[in-house]
Amino acid sequence: MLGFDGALAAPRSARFGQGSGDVLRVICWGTEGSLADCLGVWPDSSCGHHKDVGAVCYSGDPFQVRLVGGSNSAEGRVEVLYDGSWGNICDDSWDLRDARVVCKMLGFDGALAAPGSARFGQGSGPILLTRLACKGTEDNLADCAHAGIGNYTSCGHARDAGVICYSGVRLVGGSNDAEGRVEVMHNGSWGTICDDSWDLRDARVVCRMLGFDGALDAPGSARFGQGSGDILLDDVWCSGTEENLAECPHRGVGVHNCGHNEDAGAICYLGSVFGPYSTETGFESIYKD
Ligand SMILES: [Ca+2]
Ligand SMILES: [Ca+2]
Ligand SMILES: [Ca+2]
Ligand SMILES: [Ca+2]
Repeated sequence: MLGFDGALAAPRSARFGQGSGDVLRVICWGTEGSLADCLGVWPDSSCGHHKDVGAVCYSGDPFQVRLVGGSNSAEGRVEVLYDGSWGNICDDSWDLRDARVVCKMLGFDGALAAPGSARFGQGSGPILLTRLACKGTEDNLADCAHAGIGNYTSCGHARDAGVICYSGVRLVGGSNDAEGRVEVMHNGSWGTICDDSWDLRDARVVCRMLGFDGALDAPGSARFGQGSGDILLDDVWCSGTEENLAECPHRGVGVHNCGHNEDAGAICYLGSVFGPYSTETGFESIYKD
């Protein structure tokens, strides 16, 4: 709103000096373009100027993240660099959408899991963030709603948040990053999947590997264009509960009777189809299923 990329903290108690005029009480989701779009903005005479709310603004990417304590580079306890020191995240409200933002910041394709309870050991720095409420599409954790930067000693390092990231599957050719032709990595090259037996259960596994909550559609016939690599999988037969496409039965890697005009796609969604992030398409899927 002020030309910065977001707010890092909302300090109270007039940290930036007392203003004059009406004191406003504001309730926002944090994604609004303007204060006028917030749920509620009204004058509050019970709140003196000593409680004026401020905002610490940033430009660019304020948070660096790293993963510590995992058995490989794609997993670990999430550590966040802020103000010169590495801190941790409390697992309160920590979920796949938050993990997905961390994984994408680190160059992975998505998140497989968002373990809490210090699965990857306890950190020793400040507990900087809690109640992360990412939508999953943000480029940086600082763009997500959260409780404000602090040292949440009441949470404790026993609740340090972690992630398990994934690379090796991607969506190509869609109009946004939640849809596209499904491509998988094999021996260092990207290849495609044939649409024979391709359905919502298979697409769901792909979507969940990428950190989405599920699949709205499993289009075939190269809806998102034809790929050019090898056709790696054919007759994919997922039950829909697998964590990884590699666990689903298929003909064998590279074994197929297909052309690229049969390339399989996926359309994924984030959030419950009944919840506050629902889209029109999301509601349609209730009737489709
Ligand atoms: Ca969350
Ligand atoms: Ca076919
Ligand atoms: Ca086939
Ligand atoms: Ca199938």
